[in-house]
Amino acid sequence: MADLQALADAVIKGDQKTAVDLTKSALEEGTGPGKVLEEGLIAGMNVIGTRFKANEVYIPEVLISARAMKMAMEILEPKLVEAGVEPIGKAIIGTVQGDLHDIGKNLVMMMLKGAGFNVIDLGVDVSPEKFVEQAKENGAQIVGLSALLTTTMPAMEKSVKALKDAGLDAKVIVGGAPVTQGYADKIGADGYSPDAASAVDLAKSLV
Ligand code: B1M
Repeated sequence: MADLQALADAVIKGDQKTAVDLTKSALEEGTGPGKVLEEGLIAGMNVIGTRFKANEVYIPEVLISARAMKMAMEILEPKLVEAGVEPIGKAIIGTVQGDLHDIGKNLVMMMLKGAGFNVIDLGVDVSPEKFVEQAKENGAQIVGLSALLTTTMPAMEKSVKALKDAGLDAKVIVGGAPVTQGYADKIGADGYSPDAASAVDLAKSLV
């Protein structure tokens, strides 16, 4: 019998090898890939997300857990596709034009993936046009914008405007150290979150 709690624990501890081995053995024993994802990997990342929010764990632990999840996902993803397991939503995410900071954006991306979103990472220095083009091309329900510099906040505003002007259904969520709820409201974003764990709750509430 596959031990999905042990798999969740491996993700929580950031134990890549055990996470990969337990994912493989659960699939070999015939456990459905959706169940392995939900009760193993996502369950583990949810615990990390909750602890991160409560300041019980810090960025390095989150990154180590996310890496363990990523390695296990490489085994699981083809099986999920074969089984037709639907992601809970499609998101694209990037750091806005002129801004090269990506650590926070990557954390948000990993947490969203951990929560079951299909996430496409556009990287850093993403132009408003690229956000619009990629949101259209991928049918994104969520577009995530990150900015770390006060000087790149206007690029965030331009990106939100471009996405809204394009008439897309996608909800635009924003974050990053200088960004506030007030700024998000001012530029017409659909949501703001101060950290990666809350970004997941926000994205879930918008799909
Ligand atoms: Co830069 N940098 N940096 N930097 N850098 C800051 C941001 C700065 C505050 C440092 C300082 O002066 N005290 C300052 C900005 C000042 C300002 O604008 N007010 C600054 C500056 C000035 C610069 C340069 C201009 C320096 C220079 O060259 N003169 C330059 C700009 C380059 C550019 O982007 N064009 C620069 C360069 C760099 C490095 C390349 C060296 C490196 C980036 C490496 C990388 O990202 N790969 C770097 C770093 C590491 C920092 C600090 C030290 C750390 C940023 C970080 O990763 N934090 C930073 C000072 C600081 O914050 N203490 C600083 C950890 C990360 C997990 O937090 O990104 O805030 P954060 O993400 C959080 C939340 O904000 C939120 O969730 C995350 C996790 O909870 N969040 C979202 C983020 N995005 C979100 C999106 C969401 C939701 C939530 O929805 C979509």
